[in-house]
Amino acid sequence: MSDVLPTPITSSDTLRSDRLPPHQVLTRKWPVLHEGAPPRFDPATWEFRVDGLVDEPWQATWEQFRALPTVHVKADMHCVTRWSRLDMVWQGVATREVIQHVRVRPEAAAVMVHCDGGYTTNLPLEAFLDEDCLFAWGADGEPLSADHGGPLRLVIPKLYAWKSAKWVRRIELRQHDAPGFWERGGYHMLGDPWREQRYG
Ligand SMILES: Nc1nc2c(c(=O)[nH]1)N[C@H]1C(S)=C(S)[C@@H](COP(=O)(O)O)O[C@H]1N2
Ligand SMILES: [Mo]
Repeated sequence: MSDVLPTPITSSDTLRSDRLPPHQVLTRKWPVLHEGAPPRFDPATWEFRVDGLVDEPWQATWEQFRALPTVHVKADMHCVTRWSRLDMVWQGVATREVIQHVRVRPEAAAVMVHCDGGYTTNLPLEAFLDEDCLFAWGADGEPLSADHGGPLRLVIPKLYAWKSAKWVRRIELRQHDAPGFWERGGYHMLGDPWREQRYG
């Protein structure tokens, strides 16, 4: 594990004078929301993968992933079911750090996120690589519980939280943005809470 201090990052939405996107309601508790049950985590067999439109796929064991440089990200969280939780502090590895381990093909424009348990979600590559996006293993100073996506979840603060996939295992780079689990069910392909992009 790295002994340098994590880089602090502030998600720009936390600097808005009005922090609540349209028709959202503030919550102080942290709700647990997902389909199915949290998968079992075995650090000996867990593997993370970046593949698709890259010159060579990149794989990491849990130990290798945890040795990457870390960031702290202060960000708000907005669920499409209308709750918002402010001032969360996530800890983990920036998506920009992870992507440095592959050579991305120029035609790659979108990402499909694959999770343990079969959940998927999609987003444009540019949104995935925003400066406040990370793979988090900690939140608010605690290790991320399995309920909240531990051992590792994606966090995309500027989009509705269904894009912040829990138990993430694989990032697939693609030329075209194709719908993931909720997006196939009618949710928006991007999901910007400030433009209230709930449904497609
Ligand atoms: N793998 C997986 N990730 C998921 C989901 C899910 O069903 N499966 N639900 C999403 C939704 S809709 C929300 S609001 C957030 C909730 O995260 P939390 O339970 O930590 O609050 O997780 C997102 N990530
Ligand atoms: Mo959600």
